[in-house]
Amino acid sequence: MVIKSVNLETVCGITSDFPVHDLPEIAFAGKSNVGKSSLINALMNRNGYARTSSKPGKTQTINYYNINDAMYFVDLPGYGYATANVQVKAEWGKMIEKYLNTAGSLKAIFLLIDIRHDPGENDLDMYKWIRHNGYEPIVIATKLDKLKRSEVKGKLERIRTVLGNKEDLRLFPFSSETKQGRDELYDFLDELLGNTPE
Ligand SMILES: Nc1nc2c(ncn2[C@@H]2O[C@H](COP(=O)(O)OP(=O)(O)OP(=O)(O)O)[C@@H](O)[C@H]2O)c(=O)[nH]1
Ligand SMILES: [Mg+2]
Repeated sequence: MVIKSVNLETVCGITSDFPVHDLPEIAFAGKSNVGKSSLINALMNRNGYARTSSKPGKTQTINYYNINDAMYFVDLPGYGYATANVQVKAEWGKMIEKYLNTAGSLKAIFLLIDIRHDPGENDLDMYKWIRHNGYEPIVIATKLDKLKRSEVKGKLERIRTVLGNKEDLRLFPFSSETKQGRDELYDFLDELLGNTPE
């Protein structure tokens, strides 16, 4: 996959209708601060185009990035943002739920999990919720650069185990810092969209 153009085309808040179009969507879900916007930047090859922050709760809207006029990356607000108040949490939950229920051309959901930690209760809920909606989550284990190489295999196995040991689970280790794992994700996206590899 070669990135030729990127454009933040639509930003949806709680009351917005989602855009109607014919292109496939790839959604990025996961806990606040896990690295969704950073992964999108790494894939788009644009530093800082999707806003990132070391403070959780940066992305509070659903942001649609048009990629090559061929697909959308959809950056979802993160869950599990500890300091958000109850109402804000409920609204984000509703927004994500509405998105999963209504996104017409949703092709895949990337569920991001920090490679250093076991998936938490929120991650498991999200994992199950995605499956409940008829999708097989593609799990991205983020912040790969934070581990010693000798630790990687064991941590990936932990994530598999906690998610229920599904044999066909797609699990990709990734680092936005070093871009490790990016080529594998480009290949996966090509496979998903039925592109012939470039
Ligand atoms: N070392 C390292 N840091 C990362 C990586 N990915 C993200 N970060 C850092 O983690 C923090 C959060 O990243 P974001 O991409 O903003 O996370 P997010 O999931 O979009 O968070 P919300 O928008 O709050 O839901 C930032 O300080 C990033 O620089 C990574 O692969 N390696
Ligand atoms: Mg974000």
